[in-house]
Amino acid sequence: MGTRQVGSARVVLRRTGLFAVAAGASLALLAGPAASSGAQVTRGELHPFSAATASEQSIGGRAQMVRTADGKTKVSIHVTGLAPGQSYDSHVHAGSCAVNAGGGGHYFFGAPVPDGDGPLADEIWPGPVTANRGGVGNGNTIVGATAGPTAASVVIHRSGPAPNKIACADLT
Ligand SMILES: [Cu+2]
Repeated sequence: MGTRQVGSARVVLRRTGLFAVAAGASLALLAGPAASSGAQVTRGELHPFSAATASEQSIGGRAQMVRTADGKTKVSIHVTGLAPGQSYDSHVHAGSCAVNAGGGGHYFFGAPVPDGDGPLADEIWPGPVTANRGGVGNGNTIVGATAGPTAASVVIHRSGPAPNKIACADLT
């Protein structure tokens, strides 16, 4: 676990340098064994599902989850290649994108959490996002609980009836 966290922190550091979480992680790194008490960052690139429409195949971007040291979970998404002006739902899903390409569903805490989303306030929804004229949509959310290990992907949905999953990012 500690090795994995340090690895993630190094990636964030190298790519951005400015994230507060990277600063925190580097301090934890200096502290050695205390690294296990730092923030845990998982992230990944968004890729269209094969079942998405031809125009949706150009969707890209990224998603990031930060499990903070003080027990919160922050999820942010940056989505490109969307239809300008359209709104899209986005949720943290249980399991990988490969799982969610077939079945799969939302990640649930199993009990309400502070600032949780969904009908039972036990989910994490970085959307909905509305695409700007350039087809870019940004979203984020913070809930007051630490997501479990099965909170492993972020799915983007087009509005309308299922099947409506169009893109997904594996959080690793
Ligand atoms: Cu979803």
